[in-house]
Amino acid sequence: MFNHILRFQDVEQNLVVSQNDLIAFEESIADEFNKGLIPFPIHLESGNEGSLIDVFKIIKSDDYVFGSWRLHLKALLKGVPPDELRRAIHRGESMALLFPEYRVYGSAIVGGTIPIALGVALSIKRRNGNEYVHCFLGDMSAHTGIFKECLSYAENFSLPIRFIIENNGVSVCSDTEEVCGGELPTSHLIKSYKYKSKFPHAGSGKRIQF
Ligand SMILES: Cc1ncc(C[n+]2csc(CCOP(=O)(O)OP(=O)(O)O)c2C)c(N)n1
Repeated sequence: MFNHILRFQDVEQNLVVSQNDLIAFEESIADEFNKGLIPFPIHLESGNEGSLIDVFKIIKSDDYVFGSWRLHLKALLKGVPPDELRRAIHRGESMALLFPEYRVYGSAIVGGTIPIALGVALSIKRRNGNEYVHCFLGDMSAHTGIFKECLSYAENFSLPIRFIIENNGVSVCSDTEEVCGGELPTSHLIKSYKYKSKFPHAGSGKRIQF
């Protein structure tokens, strides 16, 4: 389990982004959104900065990061320059960020990137590559069939991928446990952490009329 990852723990990344940097970035985006400077949907992250920094300690620059509509902080931690990320958000891309040159891929579709991440992991294995795939998903997404199928395939074929379930307890406005029931899947390929965000599912919490 995680052998592929553990090999790299001794070359732990020197993260140039601190917890305060992450908080300040999202607050500045919230502020710009509240001022009407970003007339597009945004999905902010908060309360998970420390957990993310921990998760990124073993993510190398040539690794792949896949995720969802909630990707600002992962992009920063993967090395996307803050100005480049800000420009993308201002172009309306917060919901589906793509930075192929930094190997960061998001999608607004629930479960959208999971099979793609799996395919990348399969290709790494087939060519004996050293890269690893890190696929982030929310707690509701972790209850989907597509995730469970991909997890099972990754386990069965020992693919170089791990899934990071970011459990904020909600699916948009619904209580995930109440709606989806049951426990979240567990596996040696899954790392989960809980967090509580000060931001709502989308936007910044203030009603904006464009
Ligand atoms: C295929 C599909 N169905 C429905 C939606 C609407 N939708 C957007 S986010 C979301 C809930 C996701 O919750 P979770 O996976 O816990 O992620 P979080 O937003 O809490 O990070 C839903 C149902 C969607 N984007 N794509």
